[in-house]
Amino acid sequence: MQTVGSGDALIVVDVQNDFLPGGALPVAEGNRIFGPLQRIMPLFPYVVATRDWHPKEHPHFKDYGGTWPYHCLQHTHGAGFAPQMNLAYVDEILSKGTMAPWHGYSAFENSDLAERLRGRGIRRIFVSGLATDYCVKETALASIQSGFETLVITDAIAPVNVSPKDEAAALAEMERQGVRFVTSDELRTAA
Ligand code: VGL
Repeated sequence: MQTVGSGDALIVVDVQNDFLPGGALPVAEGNRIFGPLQRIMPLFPYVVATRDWHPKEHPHFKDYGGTWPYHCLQHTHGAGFAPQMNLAYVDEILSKGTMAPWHGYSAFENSDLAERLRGRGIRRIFVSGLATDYCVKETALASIQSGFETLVITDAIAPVNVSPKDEAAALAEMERQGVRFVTSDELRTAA
């Protein structure tokens, strides 16, 4: 069991229409995260929801020399939060990937998030959302590097798996760098 308290924050990474089935860059099993997210979001005193928020002309995209098809373009439906996510529990929305050269894989990139969370007394960060092998991984690793104890909630994440081994490789890399893993049913509050 992990008791969630005042020193804990939850980051919900990129739960956006384009990363879910039917979207532009879908995570095949993306919908599996909603049950766990609905259970855990109310437990945390501070919840940050990140969103990819890209301009079209960005080196992230194939047409501009990058890797990816267009997704999460600013102000489009695809960039919107999935309707299954209850925004009432979100304290902060953090947009990332808004400007070259930053791709915005990590919630901490080109941002003062770490300092602000520390200022709130946050010492431990729990990471959930999409996708395991990109933005969840980079956010969890940056959280470790920023000095937070970091836990990934394994039933509240799902991978893109461009290659079928990407999920396992991402989990192994996170473990190697000190990320710990919990499931949503291991979390509770003290009260
Ligand atoms: C992501 C691939 C490309 C993610 C973002 O949110 O994990 N994956 N851009």
